[in-house]
Amino acid sequence: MSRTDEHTVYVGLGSNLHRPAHQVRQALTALGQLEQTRLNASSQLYASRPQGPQDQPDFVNAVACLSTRLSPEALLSALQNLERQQGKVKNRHWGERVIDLDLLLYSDWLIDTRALTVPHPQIQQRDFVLVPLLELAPELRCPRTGEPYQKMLAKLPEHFLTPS
Ligand code: ROI
Repeated sequence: MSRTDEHTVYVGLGSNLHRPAHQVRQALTALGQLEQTRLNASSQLYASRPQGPQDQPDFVNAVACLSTRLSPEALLSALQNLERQQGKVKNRHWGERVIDLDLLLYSDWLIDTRALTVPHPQIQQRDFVLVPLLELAPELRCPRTGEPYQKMLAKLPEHFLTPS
């Protein structure tokens, strides 16, 4: 498949600062306005307990499904621009953030470069990614291993998230 074809892409969104639900909705709107890109669907917003340091506010998480003709690298750079525009600043490792936009899946592509690993390597440890992802695509499988994401979610110990 050439890079000018349209690809189905999943993006994870997360925020726990400055009115997180507002930040996530603003980012969803911005994703739909990217060039050569359509927002096909977005999950509900979920409230989730922080993974990482517990002395930070709960997160709001969601997943968006896009169709795009942008290459993975161009999309990554567009996501990083949106993060900057919404005021993301680097802080402590696994700490609080205004907005995080993670490229989770790019069609069934496997990408391993310095800048980008797709599928996102932490999908399977994160209920706050798996639950909204499966809401949009219950049958989805990991393109690397073929394992259904539903199975990966079932292996996680406990789910610390609720629709918000
Ligand atoms: N924890 C939750 N619940 N949601 C996130 O989006 C999130 N993002 C992160 C860290 C700090 C690892 N923890 C998170 O980057």
